[in-house]
Amino acid sequence: MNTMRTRLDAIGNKVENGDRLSLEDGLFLYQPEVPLNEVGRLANVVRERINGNFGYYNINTHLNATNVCVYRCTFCAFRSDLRDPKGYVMSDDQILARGQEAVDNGCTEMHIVGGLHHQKPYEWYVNLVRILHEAYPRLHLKAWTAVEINWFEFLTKKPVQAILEDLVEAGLGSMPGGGAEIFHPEVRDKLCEHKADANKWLDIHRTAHRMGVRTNSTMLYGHIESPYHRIDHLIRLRELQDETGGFQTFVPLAFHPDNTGLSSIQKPSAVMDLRTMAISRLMLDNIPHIKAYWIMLGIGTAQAAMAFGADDLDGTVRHELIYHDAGATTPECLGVDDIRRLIAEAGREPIERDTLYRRVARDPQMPHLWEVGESILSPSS
Ligand code: V47
Repeated sequence: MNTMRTRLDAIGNKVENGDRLSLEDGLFLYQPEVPLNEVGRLANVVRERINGNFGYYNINTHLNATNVCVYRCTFCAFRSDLRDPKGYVMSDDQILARGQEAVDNGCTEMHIVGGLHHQKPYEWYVNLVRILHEAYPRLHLKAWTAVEINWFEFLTKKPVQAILEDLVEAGLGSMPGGGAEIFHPEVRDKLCEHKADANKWLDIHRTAHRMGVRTNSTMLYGHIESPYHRIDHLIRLRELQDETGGFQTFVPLAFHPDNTGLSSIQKPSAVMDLRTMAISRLMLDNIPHIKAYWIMLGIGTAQAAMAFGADDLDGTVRHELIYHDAGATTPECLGVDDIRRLIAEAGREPIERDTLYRRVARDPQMPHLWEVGESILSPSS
């Protein structure tokens, strides 16, 4: 007990002094004997140092234009085979209708990811961004993960930078953080053997950051990985962030087992969710924001996460499929009043942000009209 107290106090001193935590510190904090409230208290110190008392959210929607995918990731319930009746591909008109719906609902962001369709050419993916951007130029398109960019490399044989240049020219605003899963090959090879490996994923984000394209980062936890694999993952992200400063946020993604190839695994408990949130905040001392993605955590745990290192609930979210196909029981969408209430009840000041973490101001009489205000204070902005 005393040894544990001494170790925890030493980590507490590091946190108070702004010193970096080591791999061993991270592993120590994952031990169930280390009280969750102590880990949360330390994470809160970092959270408040970086983001004060603000609790961010945005008004956004999701677009998954196809679920047909060449890959067979064991954790995925969303994907479909080419000839499976479950498979779909949206038409340009359906995609544009989603853009119109987003704008009518005051969305500032569309989060666009999907399957890697066996028969769709590179131009289909670029064109999707282009038609949406031309029709709705103020809607920020956070589109295509590093895994999709890697697929475009395969399709075109072009370098990553040239692909990102095409996409930015078409209207891409930033990249989501999906596809990171767990970087360590002991786990990655079992989850998604043929997909972009850790170095590829990181290198694509490195290229994006060098071009001034901001990106997000994620970690899929609660399946076959150990605490070591999680801390290793966080350290790899931290190292890239030291180099580029281009990550805006980190999103720990709790595994949902239903309808997946790993359906015998129990989904992570709320305690594991909160511990992972807090340890992520502590390890990733250089990434400005930590997102409690309410869709996958559940509303209650996401709200509690605001005291365990998280500063952002993500968005109102419409049309989310990836988690709901895997058994998420959260609603399909939250109203702005609901999300603001959740943040306020957690004792934080609700702030609407855009994708690039700038404050959004709205006309209360006409809430679909909005302006971007000043940048929200963060270490790398
Ligand atoms: O890469 C897939 C994960 C990710 C399951 O950038 C699953 O702001 C749990 O990346 N159980 C896509 N997770 C979602 C994503 C994301 C979400 C919200 C915000 C942002 C952002 C990014 O979802 C995939 C994979 O890691 N995933 N299936 C599942 N059954």
